[in-house]
Amino acid sequence: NLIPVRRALLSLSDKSGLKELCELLTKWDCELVGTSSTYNAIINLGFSCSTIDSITNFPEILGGRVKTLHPKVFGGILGRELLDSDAKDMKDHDIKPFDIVICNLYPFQKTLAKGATTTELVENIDIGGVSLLRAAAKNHASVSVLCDSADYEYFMKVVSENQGNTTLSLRKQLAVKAFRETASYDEIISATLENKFELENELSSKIGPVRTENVNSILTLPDNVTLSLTKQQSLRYGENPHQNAAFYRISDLQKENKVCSIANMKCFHGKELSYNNVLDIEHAIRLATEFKEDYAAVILKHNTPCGVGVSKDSLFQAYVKAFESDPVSPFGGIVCVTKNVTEELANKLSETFLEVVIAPNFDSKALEILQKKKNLRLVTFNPELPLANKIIFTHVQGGFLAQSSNDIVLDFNKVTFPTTVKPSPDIIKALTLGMTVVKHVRSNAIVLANEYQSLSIAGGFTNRVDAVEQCLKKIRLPLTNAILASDAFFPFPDSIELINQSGIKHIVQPGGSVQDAEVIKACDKYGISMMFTGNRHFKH
Ligand code: 93A
Repeated sequence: NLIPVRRALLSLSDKSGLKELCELLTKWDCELVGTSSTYNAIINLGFSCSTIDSITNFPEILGGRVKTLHPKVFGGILGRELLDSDAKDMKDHDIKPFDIVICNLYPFQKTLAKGATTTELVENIDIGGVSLLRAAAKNHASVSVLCDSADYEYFMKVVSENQGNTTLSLRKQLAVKAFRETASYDEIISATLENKFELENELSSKIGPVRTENVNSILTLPDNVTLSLTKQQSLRYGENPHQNAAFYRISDLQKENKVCSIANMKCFHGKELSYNNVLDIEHAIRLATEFKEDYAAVILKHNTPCGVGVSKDSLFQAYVKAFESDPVSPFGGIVCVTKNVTEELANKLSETFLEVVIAPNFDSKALEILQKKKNLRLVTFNPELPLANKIIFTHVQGGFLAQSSNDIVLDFNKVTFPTTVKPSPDIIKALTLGMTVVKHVRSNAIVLANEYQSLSIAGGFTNRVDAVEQCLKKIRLPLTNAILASDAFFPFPDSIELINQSGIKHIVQPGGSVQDAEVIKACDKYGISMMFTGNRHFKH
């Protein structure tokens, strides 16, 4: 299983980490062989190194298009020393084995991001490097392959722990990574060229579709956004038990770890996350992360908020506020909070049957309390990170729709106050909270709120006046300083009549209806203040 590091082939476009790697390799008397600029870099760092030409007795030709494509190189990587016939071939042709291939590919994606021409892109399609990686990965029984400087440290650690040897387990891990690397490299190239050549129709009609046994693929979207798609895990079942489901990670290749993503979240206690749990978590984090400064708690059921609370003082208070407006719906729901769960909050949470609690972290006492519930899923997430998806997909028959994410609640530069009565600063806080919540409720949506909490939430209605009526019917708390938020404009003044009867004196809505003047007139008649935001928040 242990293979000593005797001879390494280095061919690197990205030379980061090279010094440390050479230090380690030469410490174990490993001979270094490099392609042209890699050779120069190694010599400049003060290590000895042979050129690839001295192995092949052949110069690099065609401006570097043929550097390593030679039997003396590939024979040295692919030869199985333990197989007599291979050993004979190697002896007959004077081929020395390589134990390590260290290679990273021509930067096709970076060149693409720079907006390069097709000619420049084509020149950045690596051929020899991909072959080096594949050859070394194929022969992982004896050869190690490093395709990413991020893995050097781990490689060096294992080699040091094994007195200058690589282990079979290390070589297997590196081989899998190398195959992933070449697969995604080729995906980017094919997707980019497909785009460039505008061949979509001809490709599908004349050449036939690519077989899609490999789930990993790359999506190149408008604005040159490149996303990779990887199957992360199968889920027990889909929305209902007779449906199959899995989670696919869509990642922007550059910034996977610096974003708030379902893929980065840990469910460390309770049953495995289900399809519906993931959907609820998705909607919960979208809503909870809107509240940047305060302690915030949101409770959701079936992707719909049923209580939202914020507090300047404590998370416990925020949760109580979220819960008290509707203590019935949270049964079987999900709670998401923006600060660590305390003992006090854990006690309160455990009074209700919940499916999931999601928080940045849990105090140790809180954990003791919540972990008593065997099935309750506990999940951590980082609300400080920006949400991963800048583009939101909706599946339709035969394809999907893509749109940029809805990142605005309201923009005070666009806000106007068209009624005679104007809201006070405290009321504006309530209007903002109401608009934040209503943005996350299925249209047509109406939310009643005060400065600290939602008071009633109604969504999924096909006309606005029904939404208002239902929202007013569901009130359980007094309506002191209550406001009403609407996700889109009021098409008629009829809703204002209902709102007036309830005693609510403040409204926030986008405005923009042909009937705005009538709606304003109705508000003025009842002494109601109204804020226009100019931003509609339909959610389908
Ligand atoms: O044009 S290539 O596909 N032809 C080759 O034979 C070849 N072998 C290695 N490019 C080739 N490489 C690539 O050259 C490596 O993948 C690496 O990215 C780069 C390193 O070359 P140098 O050391 O000359 O900068």
